[in-house]
Amino acid sequence: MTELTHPLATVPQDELVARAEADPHRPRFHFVSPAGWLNDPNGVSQWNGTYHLFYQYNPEGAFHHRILWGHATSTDLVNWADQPVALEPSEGPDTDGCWSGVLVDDGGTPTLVYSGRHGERELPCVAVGSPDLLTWTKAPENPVIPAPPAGVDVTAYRDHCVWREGSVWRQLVGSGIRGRGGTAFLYESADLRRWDYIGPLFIGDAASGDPTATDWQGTMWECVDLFSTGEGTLGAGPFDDPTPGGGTDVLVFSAWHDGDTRHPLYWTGRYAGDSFKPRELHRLDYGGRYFYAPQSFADESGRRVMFGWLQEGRTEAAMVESGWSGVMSLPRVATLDAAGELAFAPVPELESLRRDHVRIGPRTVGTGEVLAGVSGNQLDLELNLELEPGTVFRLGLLGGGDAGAHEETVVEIGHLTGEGALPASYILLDRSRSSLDRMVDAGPRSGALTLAGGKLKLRVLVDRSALEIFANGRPLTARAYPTLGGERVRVSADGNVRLHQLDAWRMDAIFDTPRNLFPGRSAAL
Ligand code: DQQ
Repeated sequence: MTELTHPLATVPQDELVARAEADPHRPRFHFVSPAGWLNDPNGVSQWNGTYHLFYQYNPEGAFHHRILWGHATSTDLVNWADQPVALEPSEGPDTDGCWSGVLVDDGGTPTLVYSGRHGERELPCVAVGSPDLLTWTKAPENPVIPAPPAGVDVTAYRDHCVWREGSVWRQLVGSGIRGRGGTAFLYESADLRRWDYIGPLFIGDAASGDPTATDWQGTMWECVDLFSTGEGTLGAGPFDDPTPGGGTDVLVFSAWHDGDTRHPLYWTGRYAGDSFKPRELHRLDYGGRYFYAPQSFADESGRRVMFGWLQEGRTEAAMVESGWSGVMSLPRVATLDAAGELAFAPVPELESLRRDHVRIGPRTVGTGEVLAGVSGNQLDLELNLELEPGTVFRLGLLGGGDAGAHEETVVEIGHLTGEGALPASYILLDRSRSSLDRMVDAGPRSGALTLAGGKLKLRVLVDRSALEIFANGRPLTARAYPTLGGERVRVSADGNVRLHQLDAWRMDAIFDTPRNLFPGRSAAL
């Protein structure tokens, strides 16, 4: 048995997988680590046709400590094969953890740029991969940037976005300038090893807005991700690119403050030369911290595919006891919509997991009805609705129990006048009755929708405790932990709501054999 070292390592390592597998809250068609702790997606990419998903991993237990890079591969973005751990801390600049980073193609050589943690600080490091991306060798030059920019008082400094621009590499490192706001420092290199500092790409304003607001910019930007929404390559055009959609670049970041992982946001704007001219700030996901530290890549078909980390909503003790923590989101495709904002949809490949199709509609939604033939805790639902002004539609999920003690997680869509705390057209996830367990997070999540003509396309993916909802392309990701094992699905409406069509499927599981905490090593080790 492995020696227990961390105070939270109370579950022996050789019991973690069995504990995790036995937990009814553990998702079955989302990627999760074999057991232990998972956080950010890293190095998301497609290499010679194969998709690679690396992730922040602690196989010691379900807590964040001395992070490794786990690794999984897929040919369809749906089914994942565990691969050996890619990076683990070693003596030197990453002795206390291999924190988040990216994968780039250095003239045919797979190369990781990541944050090596030593003591309380992180610095950029590089590792070079074998042609199959399974064995990684750390660069002798590490750390490749020896310190944050001189003379700048940074709140933190880590995470990377690296791209090829003409004949050079460019890199952003997420950071924050104390007293001002979050930022991303821009660097340039010919070889990924020697980096010249250029300056802050753009500095946010932590003093603007309410620090408790869902779009507060934070004092540090984690996991910055800069990409172009147009056809062209990043940085190739002028500030005023006249091609439709070609002039919009996006800077995604996860707003952080003083150890608190707040929420992912993005600026639309234009990157050219050495700076980014912002246009608008938007929330990336209405679930806030439940879709954190996202990272994206352009796949070989040109799609912008994004993954995020679904944090847990239960206590540290509950996570540790369950043997696992953290869910990787389903891969979602980002496009720029007519409003100049990002719209998201799960990749269509996920449809291969659909089973037992049920179709309902067209009809009017009543005041409350359990849907016969539609139930489950692994579901994919597609609804096509039309709401008259002044109406509310509700979809109850994971419903169980009776009048005495019951649970239900409710997705509410309102098409109202905008009086009160919510916008006129909104999505609200009501978790107040999601769980009889009073220790889990039950707070609401909400955001604005555009319901032109009252029309709504709603997609809801339920995977045990993981919920991913897309309402006219706006995502709301969250967690729920029902205790009664309920699987009821219910619809109701206040006012005239037309259900043109509802399609429902049960979703198959993607892992059917026990996983190995250290893939590629014999289970006995
Ligand atoms: N998680 C990583 C950091 C990153 C943070 C460490 C975001 O690199 O800033 O596990 O969740």
